[in-house]
Amino acid sequence: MTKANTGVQPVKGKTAKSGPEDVTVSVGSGGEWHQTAIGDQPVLTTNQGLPISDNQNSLRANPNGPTLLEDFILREKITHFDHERIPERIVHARGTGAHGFFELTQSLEQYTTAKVLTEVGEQTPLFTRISTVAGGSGSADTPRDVRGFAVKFYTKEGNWDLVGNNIPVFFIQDAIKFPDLIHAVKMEPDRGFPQAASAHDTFWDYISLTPESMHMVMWIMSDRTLPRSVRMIEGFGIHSFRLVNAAGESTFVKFHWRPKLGLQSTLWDEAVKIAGADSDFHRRDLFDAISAGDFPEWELAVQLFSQEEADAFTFDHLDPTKLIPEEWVPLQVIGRMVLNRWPDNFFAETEQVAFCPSHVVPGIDFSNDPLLQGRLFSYLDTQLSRLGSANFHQIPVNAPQCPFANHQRDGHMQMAQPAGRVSYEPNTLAADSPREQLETGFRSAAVDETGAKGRIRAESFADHYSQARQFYRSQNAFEQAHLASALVFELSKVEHPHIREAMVGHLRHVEEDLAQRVAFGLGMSKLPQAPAAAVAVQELDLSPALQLIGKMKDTLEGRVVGVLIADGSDATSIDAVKQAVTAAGAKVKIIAAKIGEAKLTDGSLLKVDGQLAGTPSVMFDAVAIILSDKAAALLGKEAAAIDFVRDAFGHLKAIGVDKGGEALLKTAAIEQDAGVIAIGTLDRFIATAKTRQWEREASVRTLA
Ligand code: HDD
Repeated sequence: MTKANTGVQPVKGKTAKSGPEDVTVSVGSGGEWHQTAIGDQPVLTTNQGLPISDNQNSLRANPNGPTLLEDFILREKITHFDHERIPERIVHARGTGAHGFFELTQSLEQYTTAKVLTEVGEQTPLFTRISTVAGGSGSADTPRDVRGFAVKFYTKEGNWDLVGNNIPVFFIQDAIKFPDLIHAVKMEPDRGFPQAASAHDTFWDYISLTPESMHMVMWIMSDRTLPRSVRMIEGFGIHSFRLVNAAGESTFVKFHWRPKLGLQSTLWDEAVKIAGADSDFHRRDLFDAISAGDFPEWELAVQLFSQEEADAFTFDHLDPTKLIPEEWVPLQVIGRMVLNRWPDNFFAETEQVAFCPSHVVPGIDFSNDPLLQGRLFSYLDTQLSRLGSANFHQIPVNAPQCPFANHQRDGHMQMAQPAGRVSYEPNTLAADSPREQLETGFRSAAVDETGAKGRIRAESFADHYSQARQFYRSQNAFEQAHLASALVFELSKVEHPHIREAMVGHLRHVEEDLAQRVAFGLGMSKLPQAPAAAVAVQELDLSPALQLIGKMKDTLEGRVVGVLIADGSDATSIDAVKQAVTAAGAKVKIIAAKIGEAKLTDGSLLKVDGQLAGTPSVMFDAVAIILSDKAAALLGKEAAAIDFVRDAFGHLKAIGVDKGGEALLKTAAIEQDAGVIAIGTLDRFIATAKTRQWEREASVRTLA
């Protein structure tokens, strides 16, 4: 039943009394249909509540005649259908979301009056939506892309929307550039492709002319943009915000979400193959986890700093292309978010949820970050066209869960029916009508502003390369190789040589070695000239916290292990693997050439979860192969089985094998290494399955 107070509710009680048996209803010469027993189900009606007797046949002049315009039931149904789609989000169109709560574990009372950040133990309900950026709403979940990380807290003092990404910096420094950036990355307008991809000329053309994006480019070319699961990504509020305390004093704050499961990414080749195998991979993964009661959880941490501390940074914290290294201002964990309820209806909730960075609560305020300032306008504006009405806040997923009242009235799709003659304030006529609240109401931090008005970029925003260099140099050797290879791949798709050269020129400021690797990968005979840098590149200390591999956890929690079996597989081994994997917190999926059941050595029948050709090893974090000699020989002739093991090996996964499994690896010409483990030594398999086999990479692919 809908929770909206719209009066739209299923009609209870009026049930067709058809009895338990199927009832065959004659429908003239058009055939017949079966009305099944409907027991206590509500009667199907039109939107006006009219009971419908036949939902299968339109009204016709005679059995073979034309359909009549008179058929208002047909017209209402088709008209509503014709209007089902609303404009998709201009960015972040593809996403998935869930309900949950935020629980505060450490009070920030010294810094803010916001109850959501001061009442320890309080659980604030919330809705979180995680998205890709560039693709349309029907695009795949796993392209190389930034992930949006938007959280709507339904606090006691109104809704607070923290609308961030899984990367702590952004491409541009000023909101006025956003439409150009997005036009450049989206499908090229004359040809309508590529979908959900940055590997094309217009994106890199724009980036090559926008040196401030170089830091973000390092992040997007890292494996951060290839997450294994949305449950395994970080989230960042990016901008500096202000916390304002009871005395009116403000402190700068940056927000960080850190996943309990640790970070985990896929490899590029793996992400590409997942897109083909299951384009809903992330959406399904979140759905499966929540449905199984494995509720994903994140810590909320803050970096707090004063104006004086900010003045001492060697960059401007109001520049969204910069981050504050965790080594400079440590993170303080203040609470946790748990996502524990899947929406009832994807459209009503995940699609219609409307986030606005301007939705803050008393005690939280904005900084002068020019990107944030522009965002404060854009989101409210976009909801008006996307959801079609200034009353979008009345949609249940958007409505505050605290009392709210004002004198705003009317508009499209108004659901409220305010009574009385007063719709203004101040007034003398309605003593119980809503009034301003000086003490507890929202007040902006009283910040001194001086200086000349103008279209100016602050000089303190001029350093575009130092943090890009710090990021690249802080990565370990595997991560650097992946990043360089990602740049080679992306730029290899760019048709115009001058764009490729301009990009490699920028990379020379980041790190000469990176520029050389990319130039070599792109077949350049010499390094292009680096463009002039506005200010000298600083040599910042390395920041290990910027690594992705460093933030991965050696764990199987929340992961999935695929076990390839066949008729004749050893029942004891399969059972032992299942138990050990489950005990380690992961799920087991049984894969076989045929769906249904497989007959094991002890004569028992084991349910098969996935058919081999449709369930490749890219769906799993580790695999085990348990086969009889006969089955191994048969599967050795199956391309899907060979791909299964080759991909598992190529994607650096642990592979547990019995004798048959070993034989299949041999047929696939895989030279075993330390990541291939005899299934008899189960503890070793489990320990190895908790990580990727990074050392293997050099033996399976050439990286830039
Ligand atoms: Fe944005 C959506 C995150 C800059 C304009 N943005 C949107 C969403 C996320 C972000 C997560 C999806 C929300 C949802 O799930 O519904 N955007 C960011 C971050 C930015 C950023 C982290 C930089 C730090 N965005 C940005 C700028 C502008 C916009 C500079 C415009 C000037 N963003 C929008 C938008 C969207 C949006 C067009 C599209 C759909 C929506 O708002 O609701 O208004």
